[in-house]
Amino acid sequence: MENNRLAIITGASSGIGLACAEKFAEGGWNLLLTARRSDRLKLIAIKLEKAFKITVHIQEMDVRERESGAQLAHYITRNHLNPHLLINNAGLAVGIEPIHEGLTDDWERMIDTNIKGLLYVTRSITPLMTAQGFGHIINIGSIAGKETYPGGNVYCATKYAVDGLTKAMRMDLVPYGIKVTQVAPGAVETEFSSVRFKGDQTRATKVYQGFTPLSPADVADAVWYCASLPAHVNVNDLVIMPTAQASATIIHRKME
Ligand code: NDP
Ligand code: 8X3
Repeated sequence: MENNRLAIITGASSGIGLACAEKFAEGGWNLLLTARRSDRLKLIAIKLEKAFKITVHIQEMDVRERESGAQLAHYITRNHLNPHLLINNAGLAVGIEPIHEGLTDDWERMIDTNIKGLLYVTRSITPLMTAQGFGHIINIGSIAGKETYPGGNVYCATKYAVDGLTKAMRMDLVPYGIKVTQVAPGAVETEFSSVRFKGDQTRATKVYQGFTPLSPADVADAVWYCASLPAHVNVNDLVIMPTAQASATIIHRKME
């Protein structure tokens, strides 16, 4: 049954964001789900409302649009909602070319989504949290924000930015009792690689061959843990990896 707490999840139409929606719905939270593919959000909302007797709001949104955050905040205030948790999850990698062959369109998609999009949403939701005197922001970073790897250049830079912004946001928001957490996963099998390789399923599938990657639900469990701690306890940074992955570049694969 619903517990009157509201989680806002960006990028909830797929992968980690969708798994978080399912996990928090199961825990009785009401949800505000956002993504560009609203057709998917509609189906997810119907399913979760029916299964868990919660309220699921949806907002079609491209986080790259400067007004997206403000529109989201407007929806929240218009509907008299109190955001307890913001999961800044929407993000992507596009391409894996070395720096001297990189495509500037790809770079802009990553910078606009992973950094600027996260900032637009955060800038709009944090005043609601400071005004209400509580809140929690969980940024989905990456192992790519801790270590670089060949061809990772701009994607890694965006996730290093998420790492830095998480620390900076915590400093700015600590006087208001608002928690700020980063969950930084290694390899998770989602649509991520399909997007990175621009629909090339053969290349995407190879990323996860020969080992057991994290599932989106594994990451959602970690996010849930961070959100479930007592008011005086905060996880600053949680790096979660498949057991077979020792670093961004070292994955122990058993090939047949
Ligand atoms: P998916 O591709 O499965 O999901 C990405 C989500 O982001 C989708 O819901 C997509 O929705 C949304 N999204 C992308 N661009 C935009 C945009 N411009 N505006 C709004 N929503 C957008 O990948 P993951 O679940 O793997 O990725 C989620 C996060 O996890 C990302 O930040 C990624 O960097 C991070 N991550 C992923 C890892 C992995 O190995 N998979 C590891 C570490 C971190 P839609 O297309 O409908 O807009
Ligand atoms: C996604 C993980 O290693 O492909 O952030 O960059 S990685």
